Amino acid sequence: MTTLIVLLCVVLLFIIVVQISRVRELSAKLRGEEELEERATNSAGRWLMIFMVGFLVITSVSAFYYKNYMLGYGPHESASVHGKLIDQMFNWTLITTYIVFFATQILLFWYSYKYRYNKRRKAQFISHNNTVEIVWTAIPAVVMAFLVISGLDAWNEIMGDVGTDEEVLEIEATGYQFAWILRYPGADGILGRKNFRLIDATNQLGQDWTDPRNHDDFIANNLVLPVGQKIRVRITSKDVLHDFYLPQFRVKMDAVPGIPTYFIFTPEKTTEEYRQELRKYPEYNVIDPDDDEGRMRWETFEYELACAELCGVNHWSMKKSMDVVSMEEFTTWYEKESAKALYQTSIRGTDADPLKDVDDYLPFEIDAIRQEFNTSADDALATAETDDDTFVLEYVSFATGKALLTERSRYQLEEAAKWMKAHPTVNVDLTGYTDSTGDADANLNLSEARAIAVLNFLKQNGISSTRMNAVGLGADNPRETNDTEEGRAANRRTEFTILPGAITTDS
Ligand SMILES: [Cu+2]
Repeated sequence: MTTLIVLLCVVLLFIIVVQISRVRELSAKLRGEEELEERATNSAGRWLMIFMVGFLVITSVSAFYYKNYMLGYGPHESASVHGKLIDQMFNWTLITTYIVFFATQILLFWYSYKYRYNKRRKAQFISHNNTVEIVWTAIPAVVMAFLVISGLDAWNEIMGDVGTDEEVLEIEATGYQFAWILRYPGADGILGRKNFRLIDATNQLGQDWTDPRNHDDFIANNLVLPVGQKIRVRITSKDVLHDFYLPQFRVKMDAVPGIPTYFIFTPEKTTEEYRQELRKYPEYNVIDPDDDEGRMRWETFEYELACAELCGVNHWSMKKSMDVVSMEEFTTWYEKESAKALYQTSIRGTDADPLKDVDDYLPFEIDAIRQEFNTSADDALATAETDDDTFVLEYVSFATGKALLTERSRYQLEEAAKWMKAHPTVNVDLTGYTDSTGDADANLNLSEARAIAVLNFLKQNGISSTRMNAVGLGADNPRETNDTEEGRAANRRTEFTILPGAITTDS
């Protein structure tokens, strides 16, 4: 029914248009065609001029009105050092194109008006004009040269790699469908080697665990960066094209499978500083509809890491929040995250660990052993008046049934010698224990021989034997039950005791 009515209306409209044009034809015959055409072009010319003014005013006013929604203006000023250079280039391009746009629109409409049909005017024939041609070739050439050269200059400055002597924090962003894996280099500051053949369920990046630089690398959930620090992001992809995009920092680089790219930038404003800047703008002083606590939009603002390459159905979910913090806050965060190093928490000692059977500690373990000794010894010294002055040398071990120190015992004992040199008035007891298996006398002898072996090691490392006393207590004072293998292993031990007598002279 409605379709019929619509159809009827269309037909009627068509008839009306045809009838009107017939009336006009008739009146044209009456008044003369030429006069009619001249009147029509006069009115069209005037309308074109009115349209031009309205159009230019509206485009200029709306560009100004919406400037706060454009990168580089108002709340969207750059938060990185090089970002200002990019914004500047955009501004130069914008100014140039705006001038050209304005001039061409005015000429277009003005000529349409000026040379509208007039029966008293005849077209003039001009074959060409050298001056005009030189001018309209030279001006764009100069302007384009300026834009291109300053663009190249900016490109070279932004895309140049870091010098070898520059202090830079290098991290790695790997895109996949659909997330980013952010790898930090850990305490050594160097990202470990990777090999795509090693990628599996426990090793999503294919880190080569035989490279010790991988042992402290950790993967972070969010992008956290220190303000004022030069950052080099290695950018790569595991499947399709992604794009590492930090809009507030003017950082944007494709993540290409198989071709590592990078971007270097220095964040200049912390998240908190950026929020304070946004606070000045009315559009950020409205309640954030997504916030349960009813905070303002400037308060809930977070920098973001996005994927800027349409990479599949869940492309949107690649968004991650990003935090720029002070160097102190960053160091605290970094130390906490370093404890989650993938190799140390999930790989070491498992079947996935190619170094499982190497009979020695790894550098990060040696560091931990040394650190642990110092903490234990310092604690024991501080509480030496009470009875907390004894601790077990957990990393000292012996050949089975013998008083022969294992190779790997040396790390903790070297540290013990170092500590004793630093505390020259401290005297110690070295007490050996065994488990309860076997003959008691033999155990007593073995435990004493082992304590002496430790004493001798320290002596060889420059500690006077007068400061040390080796005692063997056999299977006495068990720490654990002697009924299990683990318990027995815990009971075979050497204890380090700081003697209270010496403390009074130590200052
Ligand atoms: Cu993506």
